[in-house]
Amino acid sequence: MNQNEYSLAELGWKDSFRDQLSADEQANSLPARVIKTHKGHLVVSTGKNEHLLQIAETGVGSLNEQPTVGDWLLLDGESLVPLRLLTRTSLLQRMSPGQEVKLQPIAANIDTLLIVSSCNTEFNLNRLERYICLAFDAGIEFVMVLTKADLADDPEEFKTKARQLHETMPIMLVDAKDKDSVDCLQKWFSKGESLVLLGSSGVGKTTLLNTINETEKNKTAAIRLADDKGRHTTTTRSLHVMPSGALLIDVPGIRELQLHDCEAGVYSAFSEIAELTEECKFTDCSHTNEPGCAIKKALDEDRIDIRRLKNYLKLLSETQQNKENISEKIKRKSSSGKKKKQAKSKWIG
Ligand SMILES: Nc1nc2c(ncn2[C@@H]2O[C@H](COP(=O)(O)OP(=O)(O)O)[C@@H](O)[C@H]2O)c(=O)[nH]1
Ligand SMILES: [Mg+2]
Ligand SMILES: [Zn+2]
Repeated sequence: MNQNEYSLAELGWKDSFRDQLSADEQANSLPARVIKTHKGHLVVSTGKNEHLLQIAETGVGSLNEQPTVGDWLLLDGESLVPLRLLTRTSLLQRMSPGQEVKLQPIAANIDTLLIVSSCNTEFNLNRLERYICLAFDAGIEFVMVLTKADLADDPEEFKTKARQLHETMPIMLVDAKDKDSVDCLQKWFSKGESLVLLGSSGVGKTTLLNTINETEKNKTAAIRLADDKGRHTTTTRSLHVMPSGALLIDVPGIRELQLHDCEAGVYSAFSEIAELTEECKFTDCSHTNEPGCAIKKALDEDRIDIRRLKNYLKLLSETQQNKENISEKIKRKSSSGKKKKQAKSKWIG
């Protein structure tokens, strides 16, 4: 198990979490951070010890919300039974891939999202825009990390393309295997800050994690579990303490990032288009052939990019549709729940 002991602050504990505790809870409960999630169970760390908690269909114990990596739980000081989930400072979530209408939390209490993509055919503007929407919606900082710069003929070309997505976001070209190359990311790795790596499979997320961990090898203090045999595997989500004291979460490659309840994020990520829509003559303008459409005019005058417009409309309708599907499911569940006289609130899904 874990050979290192940490203080709560070293695990990312902040005043905003402590302020949520009553005097009784301060005396009799134990805060613990979710450092690993896997099908069927999750692992929490109190800094001194790690505990394995089973996830039932309804969540963990009596918690009515599904905890995810990065979450803070309050455990009973004696029995270690989870009592409640502390209110999150941020949450990244998506629709579960597959047929079932279900939400999937990705990571919680994150300060910075590292959007990882590669300087090769994996690079896709439409897909990257999804991550930007997610970061805006969660109200967190984001940095674009373009790996495999060492393998590209012209890595700057990828940086120029990515620049179209946001005027001022930091865009870093790196060789994820090279320590000097990834040093440029250190400014986001302050002590106690939580970061998450998101991107498709194979883009170099785990490589980045390992290289950053190598930077000051002797001070390295990754949280490792017995079943990991010291390797960082990404079949699960896991939180690692970096040499700088930052906490880095590695998530298995995301194939499909379907947005849910992310309208505000879409508006912010596409602000140049969202702002124009307010100038359309009709409030319900579909921007196809209505008179007085500000979007159509801007397109004709080459002031907006057709690709971005299409993706904006697609993401907006996707997030609205998914939100509708989820609320219908909740309604169905609560009416069937009433019939069965079940009083307990349940996690969706
Ligand atoms: N040359 C080079 N190879 C890289 C880079 N980043 C990742 N790789 C390689 O790409 C493969 C996939 O990397 P991995 O970290 O497992 O990707 P993940 O699925 O995002 O975690 C591995 O063989 C890495 O060595 C990079 O920046 N340059
Ligand atoms: Mg990986
Ligand atoms: Zn319009």
